[in-house]
Amino acid sequence: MPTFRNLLPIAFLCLVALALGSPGVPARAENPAGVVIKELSHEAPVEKVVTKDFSHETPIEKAERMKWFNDARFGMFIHWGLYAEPAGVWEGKDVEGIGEWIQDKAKIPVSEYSELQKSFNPVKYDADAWVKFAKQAGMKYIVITSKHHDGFCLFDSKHTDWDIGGTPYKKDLLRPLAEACQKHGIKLCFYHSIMDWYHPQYGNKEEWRGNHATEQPDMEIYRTYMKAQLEELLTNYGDVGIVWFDGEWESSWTHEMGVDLYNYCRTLQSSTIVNNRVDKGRDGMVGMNKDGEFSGDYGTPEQEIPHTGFGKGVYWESCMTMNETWGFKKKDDQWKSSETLLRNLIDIASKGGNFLLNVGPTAEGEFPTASIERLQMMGEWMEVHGESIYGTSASPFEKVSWNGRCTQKPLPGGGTRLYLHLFEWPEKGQLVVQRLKNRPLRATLLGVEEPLTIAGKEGEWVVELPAEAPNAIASVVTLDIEGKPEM
Ligand code: JFZ
Repeated sequence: MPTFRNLLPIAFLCLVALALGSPGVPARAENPAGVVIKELSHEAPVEKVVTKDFSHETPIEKAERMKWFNDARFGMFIHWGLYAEPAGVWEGKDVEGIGEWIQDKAKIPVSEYSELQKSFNPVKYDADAWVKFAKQAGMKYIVITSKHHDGFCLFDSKHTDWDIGGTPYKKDLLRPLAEACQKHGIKLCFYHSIMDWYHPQYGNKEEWRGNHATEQPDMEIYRTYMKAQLEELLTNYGDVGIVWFDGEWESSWTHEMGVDLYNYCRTLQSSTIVNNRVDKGRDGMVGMNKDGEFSGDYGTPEQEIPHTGFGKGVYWESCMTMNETWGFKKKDDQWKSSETLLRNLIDIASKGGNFLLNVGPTAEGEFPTASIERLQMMGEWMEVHGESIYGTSASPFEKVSWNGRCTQKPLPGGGTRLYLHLFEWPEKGQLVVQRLKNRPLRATLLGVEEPLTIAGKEGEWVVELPAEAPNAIASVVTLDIEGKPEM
């Protein structure tokens, strides 16, 4: 017969266990909308990761870690999620603004938005085909939304049911993408939103969302949840090239949290690159950091290209849409021309940055035809002219004396190859290169083998061109010079 006396130690142990919480077992919370969410307590398993300090990296160490990124110059952004289902239309009405913000723009409560999960079934999704589109376009990396602001996860997370596992499709969408990237030599990267419109403990509250279980959200619980998911992303999909944070601007996210999250990601994968939206340094759409000490490895201009580069050791990437939305919108037909997109890439490379160009797949899992056409056209150009983009650095000219741009690359043996991008074919077939002191040794047109005749004098070299431009959007003259360019 158990007596009160011999049950006492057991009762005591139970009390201790209760007080400590039960590590590893997610609690369940029901928010007022009736949406069931697993919540991680402060004592979640993620706490076992002892975050190291990565703030003492030297510029040389950083340059080594950034090398693949800096050489790549061109990547694909993919915004994909439940918002591809309404695709810009809610209850028969067109909703203004970018497609992935529909929940916010149309003030859709979480209880209604979450219905989309029941019908999300991208049966046409072919990860291998997606990666091939990127590769054939000449892109070297893919940044896909593991989670956007709506909180929905494209991977099958242990820590929430608000993910692909809870859709009719069920299967993790990131795993086949990781495999295809591995197979085709493309770096896989994750966009992960800090702002979360779904999690009941995310710090900034909007009453109309109806997702908060309590009056006072607990950002510490939310951070534990986010870190547990990042542990999944940085453990289960091989090497992750970049963790691309976003939604850092709200008041509940602080500089200290940003520093901690940066260090946390690099603790899990020390060579990974983390963008500057992890911290509070970003200066609006310009995307570069304000003065001060902030975490993050590179700047993220959005929908714009800086007027000039930023010099050695400052890394950046302009992200841009092909039409006007990131997430698929069926009625957005404001497509930029292939010419504009290619010249953007060249412009960005001439300033020493990267171009992250977006595709918003449909809810069925397909790239829009207009996107595919643009990717193919860019790929055709890159096939012939890629060496003028990959591994190059910014133009040595403050201003070029032709309508176009310039990039450069060191030649083995000490010289430099200048790549002169011509947006317009010079009159009389003569390209005049002003301000350059170094005597050119050799000039060619990419894709055309014969050397071109060089005349002129120091500060005003003249390259004799054939009558017709080999490429209507941008022809590239290579100009090999001795030593480093001097102006
Ligand atoms: C953000 C996201 O909100 C958007 O959905 C998309 O993912 C894009 C790449 O990044 O867009 C922003 C971010 C910040 C501002 C505006 C749009 N801002 O600071 O004004």
